[in-house]
Amino acid sequence: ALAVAVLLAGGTAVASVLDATTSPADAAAVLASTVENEGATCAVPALPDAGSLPTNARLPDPFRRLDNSRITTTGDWRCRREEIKRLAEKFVYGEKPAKPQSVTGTVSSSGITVNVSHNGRSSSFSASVQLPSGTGPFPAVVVLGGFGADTAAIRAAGAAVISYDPYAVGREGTPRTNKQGAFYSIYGNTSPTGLLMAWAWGVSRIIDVLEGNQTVLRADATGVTGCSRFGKGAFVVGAFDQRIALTMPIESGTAGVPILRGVPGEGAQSLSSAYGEQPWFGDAFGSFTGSPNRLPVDTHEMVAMVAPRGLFVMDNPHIANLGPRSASVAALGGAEVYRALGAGDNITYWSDVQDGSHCANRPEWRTPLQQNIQKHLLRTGNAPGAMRISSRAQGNLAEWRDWTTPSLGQSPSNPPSSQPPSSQPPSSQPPSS
Ligand code: MCU
Repeated sequence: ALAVAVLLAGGTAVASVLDATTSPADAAAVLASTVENEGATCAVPALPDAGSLPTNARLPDPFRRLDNSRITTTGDWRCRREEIKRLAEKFVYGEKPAKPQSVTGTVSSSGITVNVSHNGRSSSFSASVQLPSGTGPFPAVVVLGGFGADTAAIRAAGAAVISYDPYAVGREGTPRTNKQGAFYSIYGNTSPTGLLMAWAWGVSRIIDVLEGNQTVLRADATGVTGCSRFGKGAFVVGAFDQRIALTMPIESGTAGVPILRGVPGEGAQSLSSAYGEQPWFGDAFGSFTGSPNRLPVDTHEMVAMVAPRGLFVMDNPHIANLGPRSASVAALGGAEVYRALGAGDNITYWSDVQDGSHCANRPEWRTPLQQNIQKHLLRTGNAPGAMRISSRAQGNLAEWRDWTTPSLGQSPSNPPSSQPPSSQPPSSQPPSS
């Protein structure tokens, strides 16, 4: 259905987020937003300066606002999320500019073109499309990079694949002072925004084009995935565009899902190694690589930024360099926000896999992948989320938090919200060790 409306706690339809015709069978799935960022109009207090940040060895409380109060209703999440977004931009990834002055393009059954111009500068890039069988318009999964994602399973589930080359938008192998690609052609080659956010900006511009051409592909049912460095990218894409209905990072490693504070002794790629390897992080992150405890955000809150939308984190417990324990802590921490929003069934973390090869095609993920596509993109399924954490690489959230998870009231005090009507009991608490 194209007609959409968000039902706030009182049941009043006020905005275009939830499908008004939601059937009981898919009531737990949440339609993505129709806007990239629902918090864009929130009044956010001044962010802290990098020089005056307190040290906090534990994960910051995702429910505590910059003014030190805690949120009390689900409606409060929209603007608390905006605070997290701005902190993450300022200290971790660099800013994601809002939609440029002009975004045009084409969509066909074989490809998408994107033309962008802003303040007199322009750039363009394209992506290829592979349709599933059947009759469209189809939901689509944007696949970053050419490896690791099970594109056959995605298409067999009924979604199209959009093959997106992140390097067209933000190249690797450049110094931070001379960044290249379609993003930097617009915003300048010394933009402090890192590659992951540039890649995310590119996917957002693809969705802008889809919104104007919905005969082949739907614009309201977009997923994103990718493995390794492109898992880092997929995670940032989904966190920073609320039009993404399903976010599926694979084996993302440092700068992806794992908590930046890092489980001590795990053997994950260090922050300084990742910062220096490629300009994935924003330039401002350079002053935190040796002191992540000063960061006022961590990646459990990027997980939370995806809430209540679909999130399926795939991880490899056999490679310590990927930080799978640290990733499980991020997922468990972020799952607390999902739970508080009544959307605990929309997050899955899965590292219970046999094959130790990086970015292998894994039989264990095929079923949950297709279930997630059915639930969040096709809206024909309602499989609950799961925390399938390998016993080889389990993090313990209890060691990482000094905050509790509130019972949020269902007050529509702060619309618009992307909260679903509370039609399901929250899922049980995920295991914490
Ligand atoms: C896990 O992602 C990265 C990793 O951070 C890098 O250190 C390594 O060089 O490349 C990995 C990757 O993208 O592999 C394809």
